[in-house]
Amino acid sequence: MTKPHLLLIAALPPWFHQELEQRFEVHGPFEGAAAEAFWAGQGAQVRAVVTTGSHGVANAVLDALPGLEIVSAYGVGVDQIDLPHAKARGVTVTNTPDVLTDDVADLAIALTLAVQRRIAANDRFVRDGRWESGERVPLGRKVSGSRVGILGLGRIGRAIARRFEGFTDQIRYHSRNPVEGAPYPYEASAESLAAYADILVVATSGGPEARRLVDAEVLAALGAQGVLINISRGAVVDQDALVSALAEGKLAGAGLDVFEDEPNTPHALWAMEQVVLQPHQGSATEETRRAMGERVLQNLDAWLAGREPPDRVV
Ligand code: 8YV
Repeated sequence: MTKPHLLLIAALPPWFHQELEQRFEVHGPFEGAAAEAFWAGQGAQVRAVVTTGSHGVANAVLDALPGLEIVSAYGVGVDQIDLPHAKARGVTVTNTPDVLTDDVADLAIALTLAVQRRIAANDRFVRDGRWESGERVPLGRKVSGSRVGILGLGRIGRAIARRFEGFTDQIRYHSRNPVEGAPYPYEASAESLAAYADILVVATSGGPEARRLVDAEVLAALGAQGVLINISRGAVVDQDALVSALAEGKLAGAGLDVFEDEPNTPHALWAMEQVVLQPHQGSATEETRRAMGERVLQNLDAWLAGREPPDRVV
């Protein structure tokens, strides 16, 4: 029996690639002219696409694949896929919720501790021989007892809040609507949450509605003693305003796992001691990446068997 054709948008782990090859004729990933040549030559055969949360699929790709039936994202975020467009095209979209929640929440805590306790900066301090040479070590800031603001109380936001309960009883949140039964006080806007918080954690999902939700005003409300943690999507924060606030000392620090134009990061941040940078590692553990891959396969297998994919978004 001939296998259905599948296009990969980004490189994925070898074990996962092998699993895909058992089920599909796998193509890609392709870049630039090679992608266009593939669409023109074999695009019409493609019935499935696999991508990551951060890569998504451009509309140009969706439109170049007239026989496309399913896009399965290896990630929870589907903000890089035009969902109304996919829906209009009759394309099913699936993601991998739940399995990465703990890891992303763990990283939010790690970034908070890394910024406030100067873990990355002090690691450099030791390696650079500055401790050995008798230089004074700058002090960090206390995390326990801090006021924490969670922006977006979805699955990941709640997991972050629960972890912060081990540090403080001062936790508030803001989301589009108050979350029924949430054990934390609701703030009516991102700005009022920022004004409350010492540490503002961005945990909302991305997409057009959340674009630049954290703007210059929100950063000003967070203030010169405030710290921003972002494990969500770079576009939720006005990156230029963030860089300026940090450079001018209007914000105390930041822990960032996500950026507007990954893998590019503003070089101005590289020299800032008060900033901890990660290359989009929220879900990046052996265990979770395997679970994400398995979840993608479950969705594809259900679709192949004519069953309802368990994680349908569209
Ligand atoms: C990625 C993510 O999918 O889940 C998401 O939305 O952003 C990440 O887990 C990661 O880029 C996988 O490569």
